[in-house]
Amino acid sequence: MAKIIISCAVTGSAHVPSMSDALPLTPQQIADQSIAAAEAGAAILHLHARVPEDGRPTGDPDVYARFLPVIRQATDAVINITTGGAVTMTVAERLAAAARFKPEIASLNMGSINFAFFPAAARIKSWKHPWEEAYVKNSDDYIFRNTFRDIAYILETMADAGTRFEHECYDVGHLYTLAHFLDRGLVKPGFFVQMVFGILGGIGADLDNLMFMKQTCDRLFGKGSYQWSVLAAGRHQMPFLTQAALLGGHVRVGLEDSLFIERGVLAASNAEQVEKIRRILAEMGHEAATPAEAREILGLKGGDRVEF
Ligand code: KMH
Ligand code: ZN
Repeated sequence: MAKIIISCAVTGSAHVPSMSDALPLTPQQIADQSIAAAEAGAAILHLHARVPEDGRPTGDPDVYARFLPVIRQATDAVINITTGGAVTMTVAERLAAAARFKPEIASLNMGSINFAFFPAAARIKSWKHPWEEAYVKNSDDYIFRNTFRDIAYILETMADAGTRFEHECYDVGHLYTLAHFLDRGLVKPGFFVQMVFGILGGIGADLDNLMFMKQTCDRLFGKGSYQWSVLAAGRHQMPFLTQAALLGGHVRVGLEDSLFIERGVLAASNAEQVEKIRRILAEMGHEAATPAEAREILGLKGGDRVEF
């Protein structure tokens, strides 16, 4: 059976400290949870950074610099640095870390969406930090901006970095945008699609949509000519990833995407989610890909060719 790449998105920017004590915030917490996730079977670590003092999302490369080398020295996992950052950042702020550190993988968001998480505010009884409440409640007015010019800017800025992309697609139209950049020659064949389900503002986590996104990829790119993975927000995470694996896809877990380990139960860590999906895959006769196998499958440049 083909190996399945488990990615783990360790902290993200949509969840805030008051939502879960398990969410890693400081460089040490991000490093510790990343290393534990890799030891649990994650071959790729998708990383954001946060201001250590209060957990606010940041694109500051100097904060990434406090955990990237620590993770790299402790694991062979593939480091995937976000260019999504937070919806409240400029595209230049979002790109700064990936541009400086030239990781093996960086995320690349293939279209704009409303990216909302304000309903979560009603479930928070007390806010740990002053910035959180407005950040969450104002998301009813956030546009996660990824214009064609923004996407081209990121691709052109990273053109000589040897970095490949986790093309995050939140809706079917984003797949046509990916096809556009493939036709333009800015995206190379053999790319890695990350289908994102269940974000409020993006395509919903209905299995018909998973089938539709997969069929659209096959139609646009040719069956077997690309690698694909699935992430699903919140309660949809594990059922959706199970279905994706059955269809031959790779999977992404992590507290960036869901704070839960099962309905109504907060995950104690990223590693707990990695262990759970790994058990599910094993029951289906699948093995998790090692970092070396993930590099082979995705055509990556190697962990020694990064700049951190
Ligand atoms: N946190 C959202 C802005 C990415 O990493 O590239 C979506 C995001 C995408 O995190
Ligand atoms: Zn992310």
